Amino acid sequence: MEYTISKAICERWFDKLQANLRTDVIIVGGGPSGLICAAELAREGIKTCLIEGKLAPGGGMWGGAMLFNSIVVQAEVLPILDRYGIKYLQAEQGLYTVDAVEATSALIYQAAHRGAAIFSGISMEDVLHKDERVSGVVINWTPVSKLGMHVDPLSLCSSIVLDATGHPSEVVSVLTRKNPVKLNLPGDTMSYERSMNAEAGEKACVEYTGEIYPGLFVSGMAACGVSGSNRMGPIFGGMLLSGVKAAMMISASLSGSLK
Ligand code: 48H
Repeated sequence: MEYTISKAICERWFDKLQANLRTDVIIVGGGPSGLICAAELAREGIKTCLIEGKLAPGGGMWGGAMLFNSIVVQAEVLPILDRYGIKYLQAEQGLYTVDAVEATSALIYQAAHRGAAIFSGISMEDVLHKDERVSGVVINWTPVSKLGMHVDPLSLCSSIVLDATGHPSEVVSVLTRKNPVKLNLPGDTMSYERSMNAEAGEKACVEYTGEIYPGLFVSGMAACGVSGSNRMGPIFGGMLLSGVKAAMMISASLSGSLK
């Protein structure tokens, strides 16, 4: 029996990896914006692969604020919560509270159930950059990089890459550190995240969601950071709206490139 268990797991996992060596979209980061983007794209039948460096996807949403695991959202996000079967309670001033565990697990479940391939414990360490376009990511096991082991990586190819890595905006950081590129951002370059201002941060994270370099989109906290916008604290409506907007833009871009 032990042999069969091991064989079944190895076969399934390698089938999944091989099927995702070339995809339509690679999402780096399984926080709220990356997960909802994956769920929306997968629902449309777009071949989507999500790479999460940690063991469990969910990013910064599990912990709410200071480990008080409730999050806050604005009224405009309620239709999204309804679509994902996530309950909410009214607070004040058009704000609502949501159980962080229910919300995070619902997003993970929908992304996986709708067919996005989720790989955890694997980190993006570089991008594929050819003919002035990002065309995939370079990956390695997170423990390999954490232990500083000198092990060469593998590459995954895709038409589009989404940087959904949150505060560190790791995909944009590595692209700009290694290549002399001009980004579609104020000042043509990557900026840095500004201090807390909930209203401004929520607005900017949706506004700056989009394609900032051929083949490379940003969402969520990464969109805030690279555009020099404010952080917003434990309000997550902007993250969800940003992920949904990223999915719509990516889908439009893919259908445009098929014409
Ligand atoms: C693979 C990686 C890599 C890598 C990172 O931080 P996240 O939750 O991202 P968002 O943008 O969807 O949500 C941001 C939100 O959680 C938040 O932090 C808010 C609202 N902060 C406000 C404030 O004021 O502080 O998730 C990013 C995910 C994480 O799970 C990382 O482990 C993962 O990306 N990740 N995965 N390869 N190189 N880098």
